[in-house]
Amino acid sequence: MDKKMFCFQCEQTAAGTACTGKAGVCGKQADTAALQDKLTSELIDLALSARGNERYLTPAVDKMVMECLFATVTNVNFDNHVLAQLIDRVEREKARFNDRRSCQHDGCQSSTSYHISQLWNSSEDIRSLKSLILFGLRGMSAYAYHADVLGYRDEAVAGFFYKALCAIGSPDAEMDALLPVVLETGAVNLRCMELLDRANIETFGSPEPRQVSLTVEKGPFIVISGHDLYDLKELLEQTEGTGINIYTHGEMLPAHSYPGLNKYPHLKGNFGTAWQNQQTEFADIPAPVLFTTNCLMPPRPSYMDRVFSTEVVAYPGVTHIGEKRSFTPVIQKALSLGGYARDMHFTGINGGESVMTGFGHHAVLSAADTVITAIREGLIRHIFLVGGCDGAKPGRNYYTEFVQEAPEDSLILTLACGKYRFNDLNLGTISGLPRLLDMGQCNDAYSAIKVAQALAAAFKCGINDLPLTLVLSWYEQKAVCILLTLLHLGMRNIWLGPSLPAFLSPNVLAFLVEKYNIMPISTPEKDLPRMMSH
Ligand code: SF4
Ligand code: SF3
Repeated sequence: MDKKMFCFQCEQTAAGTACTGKAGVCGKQADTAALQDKLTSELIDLALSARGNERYLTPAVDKMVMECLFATVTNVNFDNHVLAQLIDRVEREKARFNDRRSCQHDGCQSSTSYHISQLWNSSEDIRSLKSLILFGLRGMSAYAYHADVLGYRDEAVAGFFYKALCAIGSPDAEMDALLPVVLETGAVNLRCMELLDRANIETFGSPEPRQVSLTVEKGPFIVISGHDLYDLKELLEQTEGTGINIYTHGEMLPAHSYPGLNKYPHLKGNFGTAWQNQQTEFADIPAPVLFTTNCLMPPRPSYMDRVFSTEVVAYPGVTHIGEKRSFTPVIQKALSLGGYARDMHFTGINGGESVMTGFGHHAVLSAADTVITAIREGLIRHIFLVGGCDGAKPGRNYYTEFVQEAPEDSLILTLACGKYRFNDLNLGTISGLPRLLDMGQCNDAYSAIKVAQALAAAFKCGINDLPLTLVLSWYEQKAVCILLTLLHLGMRNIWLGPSLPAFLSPNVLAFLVEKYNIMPISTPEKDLPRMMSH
């Protein structure tokens, strides 16, 4: 197995260039990275084998492709055993596919054998564009997977995975052939986020604004992290009547706003802040933690026996809850640990005792008249979308300072886990609306897009003509697919931080700057006046 790795897919990549040693900054070991590379190579091989014979692809194969791509997203799967099993599944599928195909087309048995080193060793611009496609696909696979879990699928989304994997695997693809695929990844991801939005709303109801307590009540409890609302629903059902309370963590916070989940009285509140604080926040809680998706950090020995994973998440030594989602081991652990002996009044990073969530597109658009009137009357001078991932770098304080320094006549929309930097702040109200509106998880970028489109229609202008600035923080690959969606929609003047992706070559970056005016953040003092003058 390889002793060294090459990975540059996330924002915390070593020295801002690439993780190339025996382990990545995220804790992924070189042998795990090699297996993820092998898995990606096999998926590309499968897509190349399937080209022209897509009719033999089934929904089960599509789901496997999504699952495998999802397993390579940062902070999802660290388990070599599981990754080896996924590789076996893709190899078996490829063999079955080639058998079937050779029956129909004599002599055209595939002999493709792709190796990811072909990608890492290509010229820097080709590597950059193919990386944008690959990392965007990885992010989108997570959203497609969550929609699929709820029974929602879209053939155009599923089919695009193969098309894009073929583009990555194509040895002769030049920049002018790859650029349209980059933007198509954004277009298909918009469709995918719309699908997941519909899946969530039709299953759990439209999000409604809710105040969420940060107090953990006495007695046994379970903390559930990640993005998968279906896992939360199963956990809530299985813990009914047990005396166990449930607390969301990280990207699960917006779950409180869905009527179909909020109806459970033992869904009590939220525990902790964003993912990068988990090793300290979980160190001594008398309760188990269930991870349904990213971001899992390598659990410390002090709490390893209290961590559980499910679905695509896995870590060696962590108990995994299988497909049937029987959460009995988690429930037993909660009962044996017993929770706190008294109510514990935790606060957010800035000392707030509760946070608000649930301003999805239905909630915000129901107040559209108020917002439109306030903009017309000059009561709302500017709207900022300060959203995206959180992370460990000190430079991320920018986002806290930014919302604190934003003028009082500005409205701040937010989403994803970056909001934990400021979501417990009381920023007051404008025209009866809270100034800070949490739209939900990262995939709820779809809500932000819908709101922007509605405002543009109301003011009869383009999205870029609105008094709206996007201030995005990225960390992992879901942020990549969302960025590509914004580019596909022609959104300009996006401020990106805390650093620019290492996989953008100088030429690709120059193209993005010229065509979309993407800008790196600097300091709120310098950036805010420039944004307001736009
Ligand atoms: Fe490094 Fe990020 Fe890759 Fe982990 S996911 S190995 S931190 S680039
Ligand atoms: Fe956060 Fe990991 Fe990206 Fe859905 S939980 S946003 S980083």
